[in-house]
Amino acid sequence: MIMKDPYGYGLWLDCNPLSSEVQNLWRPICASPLIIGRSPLLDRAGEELKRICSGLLDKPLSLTFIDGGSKPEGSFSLILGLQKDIKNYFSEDIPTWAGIKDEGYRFYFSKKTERLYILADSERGLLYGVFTLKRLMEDPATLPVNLDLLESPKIRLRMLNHWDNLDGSIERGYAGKTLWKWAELPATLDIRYSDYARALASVGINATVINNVNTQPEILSEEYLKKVAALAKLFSSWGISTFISVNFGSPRLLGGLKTSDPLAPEVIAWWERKVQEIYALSPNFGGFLVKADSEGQPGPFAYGRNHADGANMLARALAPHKGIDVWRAFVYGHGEEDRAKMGYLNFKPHDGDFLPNVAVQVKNGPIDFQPREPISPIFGAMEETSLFMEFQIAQEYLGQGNHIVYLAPMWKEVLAFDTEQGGLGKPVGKTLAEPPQKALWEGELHSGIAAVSNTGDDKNWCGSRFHQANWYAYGRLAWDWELDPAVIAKEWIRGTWTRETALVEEIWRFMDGTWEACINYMTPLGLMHIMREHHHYGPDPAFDGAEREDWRNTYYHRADAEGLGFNRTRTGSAMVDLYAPTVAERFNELKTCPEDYLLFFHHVPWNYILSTGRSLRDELVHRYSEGRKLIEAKQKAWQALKGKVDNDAWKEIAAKLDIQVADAEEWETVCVPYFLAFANKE
Ligand code: GCW
Repeated sequence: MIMKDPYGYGLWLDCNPLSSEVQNLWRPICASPLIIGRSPLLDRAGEELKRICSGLLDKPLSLTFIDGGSKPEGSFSLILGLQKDIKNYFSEDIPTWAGIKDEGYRFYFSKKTERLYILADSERGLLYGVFTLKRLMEDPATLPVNLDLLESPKIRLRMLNHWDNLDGSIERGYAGKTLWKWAELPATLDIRYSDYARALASVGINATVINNVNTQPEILSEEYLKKVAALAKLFSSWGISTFISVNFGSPRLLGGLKTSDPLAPEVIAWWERKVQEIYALSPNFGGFLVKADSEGQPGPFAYGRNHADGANMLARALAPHKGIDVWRAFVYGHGEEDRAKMGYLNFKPHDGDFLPNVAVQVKNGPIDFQPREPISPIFGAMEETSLFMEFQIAQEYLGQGNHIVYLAPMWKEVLAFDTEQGGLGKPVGKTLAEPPQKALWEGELHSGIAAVSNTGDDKNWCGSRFHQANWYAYGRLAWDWELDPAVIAKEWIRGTWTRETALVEEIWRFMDGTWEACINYMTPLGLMHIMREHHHYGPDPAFDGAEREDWRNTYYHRADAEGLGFNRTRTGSAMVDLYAPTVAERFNELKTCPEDYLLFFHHVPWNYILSTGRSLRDELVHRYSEGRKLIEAKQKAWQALKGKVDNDAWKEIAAKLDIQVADAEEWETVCVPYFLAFANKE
């Protein structure tokens, strides 16, 4: 059966009917659901349960709700509720009561009564359980009668960051304008807000930052705070807390004060009042995200203060309301130092200085969201600070809305990378999930992960149906960083394209390797930042016209007659020594440095022989051509899918692949002769 979704609006959440065999398996279980408890969130969970079961089973379904106090009458096949409520009525049916952590859930099928229970200790857990039910129903490997499944998120705050401006544009947005209709808010709530929040909840994302980190102070005006409150209220009914990005200069720029010095009493008082105003309007407000002293954004430096002074001042204002202050580490300043060292040099000296409700949000990559970078050394260095990861779903440097690149393998590589902090066995994912033991409140520890969204008001949300896969995959990895990108992709395919096993595999084979292809046709072997200036689309390795050295592409690749790459070893910028000693040693030696990062850490002679037996010169030529060939092969693989999936959806992706193949050719045609001109001078 060909699954239909006009325009791709329904994301992975459309509920096209399952095959009749699978329907037969689930029908008795979904026949009469009971929801124990009433609240805005439980009502959502109920509505979703109804939508999912009615759609997948192609049969209208009615639900019974009871509030936690009353006794259920009648017989029920599926029971959804908090453990504390369910225990009262069905204790004999469930032999072991699990300690379900935080927002986790448990599925338990009682063979005795043939009932399926979805249990949790929090309402969010129940909502996530409902979306998990959809995934389970769509997976042919699920046998409902064997279900006893306990899952909980490894990371507490799983955030989306929007770079949406108040004028409706989106910085690095490739899917239209912002979803937020600021002019209509707070009076009118667009139907799409709820669909957006449902999509977030369906993958376990529980927080959103709705405006750009390059931010206008007006977001803190009374007028805008009311608009924010309207969104925050709706989002909280989906278990999502709302954050805003704030301009550190707001006391001066908006409040009319003479200063924004974080230690000035009037500034402290201004922020305290602002925060009170926000919480009076939005009781479930999450907190702030701040880009300070970075790329022209105001910050504490102007007043001779440091990042900890700035972050802690906001954190103190937020703490009485249990708000979180997320402070970005994307800074690089004008110094003489290697740009890749700047985040570390700015933040490591303040390890231990940040208050418990501050998190330092570190970008993926010491440079800037490149197709592949080694991890930021901050992850293996800060011991006393809660660190959040910042990924970018929007493909600023990876072909934007045009290139089909499945990003989960990149994120997985980064999350699984062992920082070797304090010896072996400290992957980045663990660093995020197990922050320093500073209790936040109610015994909660502070852990988080964020990603810059690729959404916009295009009908298909993300620029194409395939770009949706990265939104989905981010949410799933944020929930559990140990998940396999292939497993995630197949879940997404079954929610979006098809449930026929052979076809699921064929679509997965098409997606698999798109990231490696992109690295090879753009920036192989650890090259980076050679995209065109400002918009970052397409190749321009020769660009050296920017006023600042670290804005020139030649700064990053350092091609000359001897070789190629940035020497960050001990004979160069010594950036290697910001990693744990064992990692530093490996990166420092040409022989042991992973070839994926080779030109990031070393200036390599053109005739240096790589593990493939080819010289650097030849390997570079080979990689560009391999990247192009791989994407051409993907285009053929997509051709083979014609007629097997919905034709409109097929055409949408085919058109993107035409652009991608032409772009890969351009990368090869521009970069190969450019670099060879240096190599041939030898
Ligand atoms: O990658 C750069 C982008 C800027 C962005 C900045 C940041 C929001 O080109 O558009 O600004 O990073 O992350 O702050």
